[in-house]
Amino acid sequence: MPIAEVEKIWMDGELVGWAEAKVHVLSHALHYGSGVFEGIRAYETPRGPAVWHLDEHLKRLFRSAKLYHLEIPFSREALTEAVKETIAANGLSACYIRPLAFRGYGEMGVNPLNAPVNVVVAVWPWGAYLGEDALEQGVRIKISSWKRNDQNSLPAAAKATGQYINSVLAKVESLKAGYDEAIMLNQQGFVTDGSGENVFVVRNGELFTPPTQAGCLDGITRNTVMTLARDLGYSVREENLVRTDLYNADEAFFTGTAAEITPIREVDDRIVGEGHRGPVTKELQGVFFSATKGEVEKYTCWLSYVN
Ligand code: PPE
Repeated sequence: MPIAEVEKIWMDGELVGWAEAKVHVLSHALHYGSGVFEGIRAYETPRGPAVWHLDEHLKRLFRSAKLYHLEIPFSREALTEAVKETIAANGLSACYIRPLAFRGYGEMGVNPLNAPVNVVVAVWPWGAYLGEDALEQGVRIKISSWKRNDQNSLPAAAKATGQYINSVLAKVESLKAGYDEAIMLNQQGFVTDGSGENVFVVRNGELFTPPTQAGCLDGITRNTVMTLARDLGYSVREENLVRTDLYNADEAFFTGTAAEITPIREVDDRIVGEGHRGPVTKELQGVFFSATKGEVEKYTCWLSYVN
C-alpha cells in the first residue's frame, strides 16, 4: 500500500520533516533485520484523537527489545509522549502509529551489541488493512506452504523486523495464488497466525484461537477480542487448531491492529459458514469499533487521549 505522507516524524528525540527521516545504507538493521517495532492505531473520539492500548503496545516493544538485547535509549514514558506529540504535530484525528527501534550505522558483522540504537515514531493515515470491502465482505485466504518461524528459531513473542521475512514469503505466495492473505501452520501442523494477524474461529457459539505456545504473536487485538467476547457472554478457548477447524468453522476472522476485526469468508477454496460475515463477527466488530471511538464507558481505559 502506498504510504500517505504527513509532515513530521519523531526521530531520536525530535520531530524532523518527513523527507529528512533517513538512515545510512550500512545501518545494521537493514542488513540483519535487527530492529523491533510496534503497530498501533489512534482513533477519532469526541475528545479528539486517542491511542488504543498505547501502554500495552509500548510494553511489548520493550519486551521485544529485551529478547534481542537491544537497549532502547528512551523510557516508556518518553515514548508515550513521543507518540502523542507526533500525532498532534501532524494534526491527525486518526492514524496508524509505527514506533521502531533499530540498530543503526557504525558497525558491520552480525554482532549487534556495539551498534547504536535509533528510535523513530512515524504516523500516517491507514485505512482498512485488507482492502476497503474486507471488513464487511471478508477475505479469501490460503494455508501457506511456508511454516511459521519456529519458537526456538525466532521467538514469536518478539515483534522484530527480521522475523517478518517469514510473513513476506507467506503473503506473497497467497497473493500470487489469487488469495487476499495467508495463514501459517507451525512445524507440528497447528494453526498460528496470518502474515500480520491473529486468527479466531467460531463453532457452535464458542470462540477458539490458537494459544501463544503454538507460535502466534501475543496480539493485543487478540486479547481485546477475548475480553470483549467474554464480556458479551461467549466462551473463548485458547486451543490448538488444525486446518480443517478453519474449513469447518461456522465463522472465522482475523484480529490485528492494522486488520482490526476482518472476517474470513473462504479458506483454501472452502466457503466458511455462510460465506459472508457471520453474526458473532459482526457483533464483535460493533462493540470493538464503538469502544475505539470512546463510546463504551467500561473500555475507555484502553484509550490514551492525545490532547
Ligand atoms: N500476528 C502477526 C504476525 C502480526 O504481525 C500482528 C500485527 C498480529 C498477529 C496482531 O497483533 P496486534 O496488532 O497486537 O493485535 N501486525 C502488525 C503489522 C502489520 C504490517 O503489515 O505491518 C499490525 O497489525 O500493526
